[in-house]
Amino acid sequence: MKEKILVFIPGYNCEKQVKRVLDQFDSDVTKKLTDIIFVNNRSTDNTEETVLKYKNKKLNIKVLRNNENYNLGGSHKVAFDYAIKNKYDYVIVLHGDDQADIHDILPILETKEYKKYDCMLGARFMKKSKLIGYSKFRTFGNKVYNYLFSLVVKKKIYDLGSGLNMYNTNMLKNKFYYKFPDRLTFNYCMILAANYYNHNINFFPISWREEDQVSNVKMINQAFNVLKMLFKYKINHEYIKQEFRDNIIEEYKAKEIK
Ligand SMILES: Nc1nc2c(ncn2[C@@H]2O[C@H](COP(=O)(O)OP(=O)(O)OP(=O)(O)O)[C@@H](O)[C@H]2O)c(=O)[nH]1
Ligand SMILES: [Mg+2]
Repeated sequence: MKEKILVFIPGYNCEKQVKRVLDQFDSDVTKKLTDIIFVNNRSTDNTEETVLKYKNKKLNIKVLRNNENYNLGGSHKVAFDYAIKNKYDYVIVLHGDDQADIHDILPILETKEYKKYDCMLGARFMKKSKLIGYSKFRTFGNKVYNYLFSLVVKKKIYDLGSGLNMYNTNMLKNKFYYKFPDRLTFNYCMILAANYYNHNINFFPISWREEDQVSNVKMINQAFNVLKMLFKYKINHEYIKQEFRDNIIEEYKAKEIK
C-alpha cells in the first residue's frame, strides 16, 4: 500500500510570506505527497484569505483555523491529532513564513531514508546547510546550544528546532508531547523527549532564509528558559513528563474552513 504523507503548514500573521511557501509546491514536490493542511493560528492579518485564494486557484490544500490561538506548539498538536485521526503514516512540518524550503526534503523522500527513523529533523547547522541573512550572532548562539544539548542527550544535535521536519505518526500516537509547551520551545522538548523515549532521530541539512520575516522569538528570554529546561532535564530525566503549559487545554480543536 502506498504511504500517506501529510504536509502541515503552521501560519500566524505571515500573509506576505505564505504565498511564496505555497509557490514551493511544484509537481516535483506534490507527486511525493498525499495532502497538505494549512493551520491558521488565528492570524490577525490576511494570512487565511491569502491561502484560501491560492487554494482555489492552484493547489489542493485544506485550511484549518484553530479555535483559539494555540501558538506554534499547540498548532503542532492540532496537526498531529489530525494526522493520527486520518491515518497518515508521516507528517512533514513546514513553517508558513518561508524560511525553509520543502525541496530540501526531496532527497530523503527519494531515497526513503525516513523509513529508518522516527523523525527526520531539518538542520540549519550542518556542513551542507545554507544560511541566508541569518546573523553570525544567532548562528553562534545556536551552535552553543546544540553543543550543550548534545552533551546532555549524548548524541550530536545539529538543530533544536527548524521549520522543516518529518515525523512518523506511529511515534506520535501515544501523545507524549501533549503537555509540552504550546510556545516555540515545543521543539526543544521534542529533542529531550527523543532522548527519554529513545526515539530514533536523524538530521538532514536544509537552507534557511531570513529576509522579510518578523522574528517573534524573544531571544534573551527564550535563551534562559531553554537553558533552565536543559538543566532540569539533566538533573532528573522524569522532568520531561511534567506539565509545561501555563494554560491547560484538554483538546486542541480547529475548524475546517471551506
Ligand atoms: N511566533 C508565532 N509563530 C506562530 C504561531 N502560530 C503559528 N506560527 C508559525 O510558526 C512558525 C515559526 O514562528 P517564528 O516566530 O517565525 O519562529 P522561528 O522561525 O522558529 O524563529 P525565527 O528564527 O526567530 O524566525 C511561523 O511559520 C509562524 O507563522 C504563533 O502563535 N506565534
Ligand atoms: Mg520563522
